[in-house]
Amino acid sequence: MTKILHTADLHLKGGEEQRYCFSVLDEIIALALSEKVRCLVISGDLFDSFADFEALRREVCLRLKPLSDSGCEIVYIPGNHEMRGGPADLSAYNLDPVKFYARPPFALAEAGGVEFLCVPHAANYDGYRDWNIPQKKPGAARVAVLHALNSTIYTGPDAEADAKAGVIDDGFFSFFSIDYAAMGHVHAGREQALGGAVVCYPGSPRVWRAHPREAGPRSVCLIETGGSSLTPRRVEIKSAGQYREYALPLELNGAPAESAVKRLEDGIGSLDLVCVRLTGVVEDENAARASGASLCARLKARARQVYVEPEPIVAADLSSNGLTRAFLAEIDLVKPAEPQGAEYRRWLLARQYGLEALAGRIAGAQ
Ligand SMILES: [Mn+2]
Repeated sequence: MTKILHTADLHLKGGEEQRYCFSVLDEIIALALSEKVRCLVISGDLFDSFADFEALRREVCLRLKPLSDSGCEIVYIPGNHEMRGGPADLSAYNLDPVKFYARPPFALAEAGGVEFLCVPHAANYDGYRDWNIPQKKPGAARVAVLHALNSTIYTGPDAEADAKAGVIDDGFFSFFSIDYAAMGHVHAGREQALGGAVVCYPGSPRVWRAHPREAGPRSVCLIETGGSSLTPRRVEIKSAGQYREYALPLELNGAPAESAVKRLEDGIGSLDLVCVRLTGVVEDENAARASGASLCARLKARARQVYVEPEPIVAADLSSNGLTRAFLAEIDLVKPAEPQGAEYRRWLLARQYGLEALAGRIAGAQ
C-alpha cells in the first residue's frame, strides 16, 4: 500500500497574500507528515506567476525539506501559471529536494511501487500517442500528473485562469493504462472515472480570488494504492478559509437592516474572503455608497478579505410617489411582530420585490 497526497493550484503569491498562502502550504506539509504519505504530488500552478516562482521557490523548498527528510517524495510539474511572464520551459531550474518534472513533453518516475507519468503543462498534448512509454509493470499502479483541461469532466468556460490551459482528451488515460490522474487547473474540484482511471481535480487548496468557483471548503486528496479502487479521500484545509458571497438588500434610506448584517457577520470566519453585493431600492445613491464603506470596514474586522459592491436600484423620490406610499402603508399592516426569523425575512423580501417593481414602473412612466 502506498499513500499519496495530491494537491494543485495553490497559486503561492508574494505581497499581501504571502502569509496566508504559506499558512496553507504549511498545513498541507503537516498533513503529509501526519499521514506519513510516501509521495506528495503537486499538479501545477504551485506559484501564481513566473515572478512568484522566482521570488518564492527557495522558501518553498526550505519548507518542504523536513517532509523530504521524512522519506516523502515530492513530485511537482509546472502549470500554466508558472510560465506566465517567463520562459515556456522551466527545466533548467533545480528545486531540490523537490522532484521538478518540467522538461517537455513528459518524464517517468517511480516511488513506492507507483509509476508517475509526469506531464508539464503544454499548449497541447496532440502527439502523446507517439510518446515512448513502456507497458505498465504487472501489479504496479500508474499515476498521471497533469495540468490540463479535460472537457468531459469540466464543461464550463476556462475561467479558472486568464491564460488558457492545454486540453487533454479522454483517450489519454486508457492509452497509458492510468489508474489515477492527478490533475490540476480546475479550482472547483471534480472527479470522474474515465478510460479505466479515476481522474481527479482536487481543486485549489486556498481561495485564490472572489469568484463562485472558489466557494465551498478547500481541500486536498489522499489516495491509497493496493486496494480495489483509487478513489480519493478529500481532506479539508482549515487555514484556507472559504469564499462567501452574499446579497444584502438596502432599505429605502440606503442602510441595510441591522439584523441582516448581524446574521451575515455570524456566518463569517476570520480566514474567509467575503463578497457582499448591496441590492434593493434606494432613494440616494450616496447613502448606499456610504453604507457600503462602513459595512466594509465593519466586516474587515471579521474576515481575511472583504469586497462590498453597492449595486442597488436608485429611484429618487420613490417614497413621495402616491403608489409607493399606498404600497408601503399596505404592506406595513402585515408586518410580522418579531423583527427576525424566516417569516420576517419573507416579508422583507416581498417588500423589496414590491419596491423594485414600483421603481421600474415609475422609471418606465418617465
Ligand atoms: Mn492553471
